[in-house]
Amino acid sequence: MKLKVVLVFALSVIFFGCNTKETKVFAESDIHVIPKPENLKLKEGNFQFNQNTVFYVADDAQSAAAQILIDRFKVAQGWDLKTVDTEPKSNYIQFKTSENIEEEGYKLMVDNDVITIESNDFNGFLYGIQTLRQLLPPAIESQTKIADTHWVIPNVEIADKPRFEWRGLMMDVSRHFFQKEYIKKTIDRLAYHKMNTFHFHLIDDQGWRIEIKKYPKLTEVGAWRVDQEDKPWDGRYTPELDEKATYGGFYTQEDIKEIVAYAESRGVTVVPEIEMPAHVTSAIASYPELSCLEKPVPVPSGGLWPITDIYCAGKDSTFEFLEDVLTEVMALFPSKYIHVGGDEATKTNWEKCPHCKKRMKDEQLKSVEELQSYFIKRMERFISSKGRVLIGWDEILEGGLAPGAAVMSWRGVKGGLEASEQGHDVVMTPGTHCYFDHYQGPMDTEPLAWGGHTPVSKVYQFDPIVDSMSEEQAKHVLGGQANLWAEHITTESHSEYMIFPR
Ligand code: TNX
Repeated sequence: MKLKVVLVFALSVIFFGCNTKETKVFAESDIHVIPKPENLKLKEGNFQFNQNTVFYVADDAQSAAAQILIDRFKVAQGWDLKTVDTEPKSNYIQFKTSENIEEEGYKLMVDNDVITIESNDFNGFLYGIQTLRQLLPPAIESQTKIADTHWVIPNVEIADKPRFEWRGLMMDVSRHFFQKEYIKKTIDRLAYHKMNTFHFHLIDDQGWRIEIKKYPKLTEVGAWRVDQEDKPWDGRYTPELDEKATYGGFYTQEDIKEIVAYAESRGVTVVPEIEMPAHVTSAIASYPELSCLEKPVPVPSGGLWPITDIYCAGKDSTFEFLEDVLTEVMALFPSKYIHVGGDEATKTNWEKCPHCKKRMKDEQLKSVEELQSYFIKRMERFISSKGRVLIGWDEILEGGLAPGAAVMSWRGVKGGLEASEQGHDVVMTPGTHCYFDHYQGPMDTEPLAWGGHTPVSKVYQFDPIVDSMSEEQAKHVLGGQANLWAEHITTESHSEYMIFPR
């Protein structure tokens, strides 16, 4: 008798537990898609994934998008979901190319037997998939196999598109170096949140982080500093020139290719930043002849202010060097925009340097600000001759903005207002809302940060369009970006902590 009961129970589990459709009823509060889709309608019913669910795809872009979710099911559930190229009868996700949908936009229709993702490009299909991923139980993100999860999602109709074309995060890998695996992980998380730009701050005083074949010392010397990680950032002494420099690292060109290709498969553009004329002590330490004084300097171990050892703006050899570097950089990064920094140059050496003085005289430049403007304009001519667009921090406005240059506004929104007024494109990244090296909670409970108080609520209030902008100016706003400077960020877990949830 007992055995019979057990048998009946077991059979009913098999029949009703596995074969019947889940009856789960969803409420809007069950839906947590970030960022919130423009339009979302919850309908009756649900779609249930099982090991026979297939992805009906018509081209490589669609199957690449599908693969993101297939990979998740493989890890979290152990299923090998397939893509097919003929239309199945039921239990499938289909992709439809639709020319009416705007760039990076998508429509997602979830019904009982079929899910439809409509878009006109890879990013749109990808974002449809990312939304599905976020509609699924959180277990879909598991790094190990999960038992007993019902992969059920509510029937919905979603129509979504980004408001801005530049949705970025900048990471500083100079002040502290981060491994390529962590960079890829971060890119994954950007794509998960439908962000599409990774601004790679590869150069700064405290480390040169990209291999340049023509100038090997940039990484032999410039990528390494004397290890003073035990001391506070601003309490580190200036190392002797012959002291052993062991702390640092760099990406080989192969690493860079891998990162760029990985980002591309996640709909993310990597924009490299090659700083100039300042924040380049690591380059001057490698090749002192690039500076005005040509005096050997060490790679600083920590804080350096003011930054006076900068590239000489008088010698043509400086520009030859930079053009060589940018040529290798542009071969690695297919991005439309090339960031040249331009921030925080203390130009006292330019005032004394005979080469710079001669340049100012020959070019009829009245101030060192105009000399910086000459510097950036000259680089802009080079970059635009290669079909790319120069972007720089808002200091590139000083002394006159190069024609065709775009501006990243960081010292508040002023630079963005000014540049857009002059008809230039801008990316808004004001320190007040977008600096993730600032505190996100009370200073006495948070890890040491740069200063400033930028909790998630404040970040959430950020709007790249400033109220006082005219309609014309607003059209020049490409979008917004968060910046994670890494003076105080030494580990991946700390870096993650600063990025999320902001
Ligand atoms: C200013 S923002 C900098 C960085 C520092 C940051 C610290 C900008 C263009 N330059 O070099 O890391 O402040 O918040």
